[in-house]
Amino acid sequence: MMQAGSTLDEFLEQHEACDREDLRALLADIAVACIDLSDLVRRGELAGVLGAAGQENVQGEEQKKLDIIANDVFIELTQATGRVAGLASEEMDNHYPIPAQHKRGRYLLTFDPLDGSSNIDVNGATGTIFSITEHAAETAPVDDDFLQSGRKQVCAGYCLYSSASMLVITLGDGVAGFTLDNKRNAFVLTHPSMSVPSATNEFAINAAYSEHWQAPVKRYISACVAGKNGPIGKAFNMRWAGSMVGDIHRILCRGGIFMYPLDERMIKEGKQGKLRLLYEANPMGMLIEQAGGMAHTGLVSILDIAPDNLHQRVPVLMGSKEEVQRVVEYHANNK
Ligand code: P6P
Repeated sequence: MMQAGSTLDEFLEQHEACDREDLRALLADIAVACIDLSDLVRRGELAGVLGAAGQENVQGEEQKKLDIIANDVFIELTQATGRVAGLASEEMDNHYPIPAQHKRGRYLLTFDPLDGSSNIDVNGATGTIFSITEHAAETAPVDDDFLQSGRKQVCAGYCLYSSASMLVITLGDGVAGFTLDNKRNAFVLTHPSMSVPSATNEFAINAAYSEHWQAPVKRYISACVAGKNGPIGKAFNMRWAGSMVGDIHRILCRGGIFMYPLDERMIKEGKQGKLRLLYEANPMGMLIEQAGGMAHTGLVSILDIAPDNLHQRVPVLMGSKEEVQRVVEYHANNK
């Protein structure tokens, strides 16, 4: 295992799962994009990047200026490198084809350029989430080529923009965390092997929607708040960052269960959840599983889902195995 203190480049050079120069180079490109975004987030109003963009994305969500800027940064830093065959993101209806003047590479990069952007104007945690899969064909990809199950990811990661900016990645053999050294303008390995404790007493859910929850979720949260005298027999704490990156990072550091379940409100709207499979649930699910946790919808493992569209939504339960397993059992008993 690499010692803390190595830079991301040194880590990738020596990481056997990263035996492809083009994958190492793509991760270096992603790191540069995250450093640029970290600087913009950190400067906030001074950089003139706060506030609404005055338009909606394909999800019908109000876009922040920084959502669009972040998406453009990723496109600009990756489209001409010859490492990617195509890009897809939360902010684009369809995939972004690599312009004809640039050589295509073998990787498909799917990303949420600025997760938790509703936090940006109040200086809360935000992040970038990314997922890398392969495009086997020589021909240019189409949208359907991005529809690969989470098990096909060759790399997944996020960059958290918070007190420190941290890049956390997995290449399929563990999870490594890098802290941005602003003096060196480089990510430095600080968390060589992140793991999720199997037990926890901390849950993350937006409790404002409790009236809409289905029976298994209502049963679980009631059991948590019942504390020592409840069916789980221990007192619980609650956290909700409003940014999946912020919540999942906390869980990778100290355990917990993150929940964005399907609820009756979504069912009425014909939705399968809030969070998106390809650029939120899959990359975070790979990180959580690689760190020894569990990533589930309540009915199936997230990484086993065969995607049916770029912006497919899924229910999300992920984190400490014991608690996720408990919620899965409540779903199996459907009560
Ligand atoms: P709510 C951010 O918009 C996001 O996609 C996730 O990062 C976050 O966990 C969730 O939605 C927050 O949703 O309904 O609490 O605002």
